[in-house]
Amino acid sequence: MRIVVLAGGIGGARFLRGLKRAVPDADITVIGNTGDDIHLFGLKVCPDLDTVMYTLGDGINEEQGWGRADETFHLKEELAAYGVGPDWFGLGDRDFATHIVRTQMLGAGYPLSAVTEALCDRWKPGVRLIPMSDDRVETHVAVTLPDTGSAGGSGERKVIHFQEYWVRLRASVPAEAVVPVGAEQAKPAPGVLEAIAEADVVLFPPSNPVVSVGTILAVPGIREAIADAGVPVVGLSPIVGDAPVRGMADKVLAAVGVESTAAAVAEHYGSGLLDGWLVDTVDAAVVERVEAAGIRCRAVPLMMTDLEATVRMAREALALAEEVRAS
Ligand code: FO1
Repeated sequence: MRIVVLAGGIGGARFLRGLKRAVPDADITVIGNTGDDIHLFGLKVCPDLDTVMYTLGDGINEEQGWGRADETFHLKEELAAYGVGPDWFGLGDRDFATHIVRTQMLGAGYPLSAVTEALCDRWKPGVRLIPMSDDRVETHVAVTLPDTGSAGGSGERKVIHFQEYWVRLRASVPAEAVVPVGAEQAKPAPGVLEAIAEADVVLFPPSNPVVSVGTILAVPGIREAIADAGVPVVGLSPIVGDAPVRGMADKVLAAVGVESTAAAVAEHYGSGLLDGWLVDTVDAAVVERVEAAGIRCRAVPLMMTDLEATVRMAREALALAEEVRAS
């Protein structure tokens, strides 16, 4: 079975771990979000690609869900001693090596897709990991910073990098707009459209529908390829009981005018794209509303508390895909 998964960071990576275990023989292609990418200290950092690569390659810091296990921060401390920032983004020594190799290869002319493949040669994630695009796309967030306070703002409307919004400000101010800068001009990376065309099923893991899956879908051609592939497209709600399972998805959903409920996220994707949607059992009451929107819906446990629970979620998603196919 050929499965294509559109993945953000932690939620996508953990779901993939369950999916791999659920269907060990499947051929899984992961289209990774690169809108979270940021240039720091002259280096290209790709948080979502790395989170997938480290998680599936057993190198992730399990507690955090991002960054390397057994990490140290000497380099960051040395940079801080020179007064060189930013100090709000935690890059560890082991992680720095990945960014150095990536930046060196990009500088030598390799596209990000080839660099990612080279990095995966070491980590052996057991999936084919492709960035959504080789072109630069950067998610920016429009905010109004308060006059005083921890955000250190001036009362002005500003557009800041997604990581500054997420990590430095911890989404403490409303996101007024979310813009995937460069997405309109970006082309899908080599292999992306081919993998979608050859897929038996496309899955949206419980990743952020705006800044993760939404950014991937914003690359011209990807949404259309999925809608036209003629195979079941099944998603898992990242919202359980009207709140994000992890992260601050509600803040960016508000920016695009979508309420933070499992049903609203399904409607946001829409029946033109999505055939099936899994909601958590606590949201069983919305099944009817989602089905009325033309999307087949089931309520099952959606908390990735451990690998077994995640494996069950992956199986439910594939079972729903089969139901869609048979209908
Ligand atoms: N998330 C944080 O909350 N704080 C950090 O300092 C941080 C550093 C970081 C470094 C490398 C990396 O690959 C990811 C990192 N993340 C950090 C996670 C990341 O900012 C976001 O969770 C994702 O971009 C959202 O998918």
